[in-house]
Amino acid sequence: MKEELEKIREECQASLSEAKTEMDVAEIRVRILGRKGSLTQLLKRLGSLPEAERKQIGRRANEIKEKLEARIEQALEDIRERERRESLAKERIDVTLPGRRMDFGRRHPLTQTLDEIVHIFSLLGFEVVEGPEVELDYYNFEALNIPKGHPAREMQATFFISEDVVLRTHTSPVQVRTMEKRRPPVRVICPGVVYRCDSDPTHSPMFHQVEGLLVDRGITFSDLKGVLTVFVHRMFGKETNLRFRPSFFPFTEPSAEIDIECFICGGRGCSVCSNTGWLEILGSGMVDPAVYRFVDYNPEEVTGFAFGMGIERIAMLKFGIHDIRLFYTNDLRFLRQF
Ligand code: 2NM
Repeated sequence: MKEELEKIREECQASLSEAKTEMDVAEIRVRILGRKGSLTQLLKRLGSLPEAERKQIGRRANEIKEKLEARIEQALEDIRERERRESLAKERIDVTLPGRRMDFGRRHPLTQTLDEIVHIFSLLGFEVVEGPEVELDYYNFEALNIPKGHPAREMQATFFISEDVVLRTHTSPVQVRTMEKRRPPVRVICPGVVYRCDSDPTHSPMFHQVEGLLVDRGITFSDLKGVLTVFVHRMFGKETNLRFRPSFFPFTEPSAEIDIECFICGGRGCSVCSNTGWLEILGSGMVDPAVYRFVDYNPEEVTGFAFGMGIERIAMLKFGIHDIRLFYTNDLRFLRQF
C-alpha cells in the first residue's frame, strides 16, 4: 500500500505539470481526491490494515493528501495567472497610434446652392411651395399668357406627354396654382426640377430652378429692385455690382434681367462673360395683368413681381464649374471639392 501511495503522489505531480487549463486540473482533482478518486479509495482501505502499519501509512497518506491539495491550488493559480497575462498582452491597446480618419458626407453643390437661395428668401419672408413636374399645358403655358401658337412655345423646346400634358419647362405653374388657391398677400418661392429639350456643356434637359412671386396691394418695380438687390448682395457679396437690363417675358410687363459684374475679369471682358463684362443671373418683372385674370385676382387692386433663376447656372458661376454634366455624374473626385 505504501508503494501504491507513492505512485499516486508521483502520478498526480506528473499530471499537474502537464495540465494546461483549469479543466485539466479539475479533472486531476476528481481522479485523485474525488469520492471515487484513487487516494480517497486508498484511505478507505486503511481500516483493514494492522494497527502499526495503519498509523504509519495513515500519517503518510494524510501528509500526501494535504501536499497534493496545495499543489492543485498552486497549479490553478499558475494557470489563472498565465491566462491573465496572455489576455492582457492580446488585448493591449496602443494609445499612441494615430486615430482613424472619419469620412464625412456633404451636401451636393446644387443642394448647397439651393439651400443658400432658400435661406436668403426665407429671411425676406418668402415661403417654399412645391408642385407637380408633369403639368397641364394650361398651367405651364396658357395661364402664363403663352397661348397656343405663341412663339415663346417654340423658344422653350418642350417635352410633351400628350396634347395637353407636358414636363414643366419652368416652375411658374406652381405659382399659378398657388395664386389659384390663395388670396394676396402672396410671398412664395418655388424650387424644383424643370425640363427642356436642350443639351450642351451649359444646358441639361433636366435642371433646377427657383422662381419667386410677391403679390400684394401697392407693390412696385422699386420693391422688385430692392428685394433682388438684397438677394444678389447676400448671394455674391455686398460689393457686387449689378444692373437691371430691360427684357421680355410673356408673363411680366415690364421685364428685366439682372446681371452681375463678371467676377472673373472684374468687368473688363473675358470668355466667361463673352466679353460683355456682365453675367446674367436672374429674370424678373412685374406680373402681367393678363396672368391675374386667369387666377381671379383684380389687377386694379393688387400688383406684384416675379423672378426666376437656374440653380445650375448660379452654382457654376459661384464655384467656377464649366461642364453642367459634372453635377449629375456623381464623380466623388468632383463632389469632394465642395
Ligand atoms: C422668370 C422671369 C420673370 C415668373 C412669373 C410668374 C408668374 F406665375 F407669377 F407669372 N412666375 N415666375 C417669372 C417672371 C419667371 O423666370 C426667368
